[in-house]
Amino acid sequence: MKLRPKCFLHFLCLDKIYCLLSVRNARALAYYFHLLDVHRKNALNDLQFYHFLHYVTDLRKDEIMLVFDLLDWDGKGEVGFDEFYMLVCIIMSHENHLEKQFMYRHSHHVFELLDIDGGHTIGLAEFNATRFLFNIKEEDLSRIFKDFDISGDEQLNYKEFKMFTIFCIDRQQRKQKEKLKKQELADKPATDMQTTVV
Ligand SMILES: [Ca+2]
Ligand SMILES: [Ca+2]
Repeated sequence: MKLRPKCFLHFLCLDKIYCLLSVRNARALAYYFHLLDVHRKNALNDLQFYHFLHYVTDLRKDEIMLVFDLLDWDGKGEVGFDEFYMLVCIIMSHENHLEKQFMYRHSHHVFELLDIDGGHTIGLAEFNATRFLFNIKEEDLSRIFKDFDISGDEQLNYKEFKMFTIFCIDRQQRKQKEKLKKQELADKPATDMQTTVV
């Protein structure tokens, strides 16, 4: 999922820890939502939703309609501002490579979103259909289930899913530390050289 250039969402700034918008940005987004809500229903129908997401992202039609169904969890045929706000934060997290951070911070909401059939567990097919939202590779799915499906029912319950998100964050932090270490090592000879010259 990629954000198209020059769209309004590029002007929003996502908090890197909580993966949420500031109050000022959320107000700007609410104003944008009301501009899209031409029928003044405080909600977007599937057509409005499709055109919005098609305009701002590179998602395919079937992916957009799946996202609509996921957000319209009560089947009313419309998506309100709360769901719209969550979607925008997911898109912004994606854009800032903070998808795993978003999953960790908002694990319960994400779990409910990915649980397509509402059975309180996420199956392999459900995760496969929705993995594009959080940039999870298809080849990683079987390993995720092997490592985190502790109960062995080929489903992730909330606790198992939460463990997966914690693992993702741990791995991300480890990678960042390694990157920092490498960077320090790469910088060191230059500093030493400067000391020698001085
Ligand atoms: Ca399910
Ligand atoms: Ca399980």
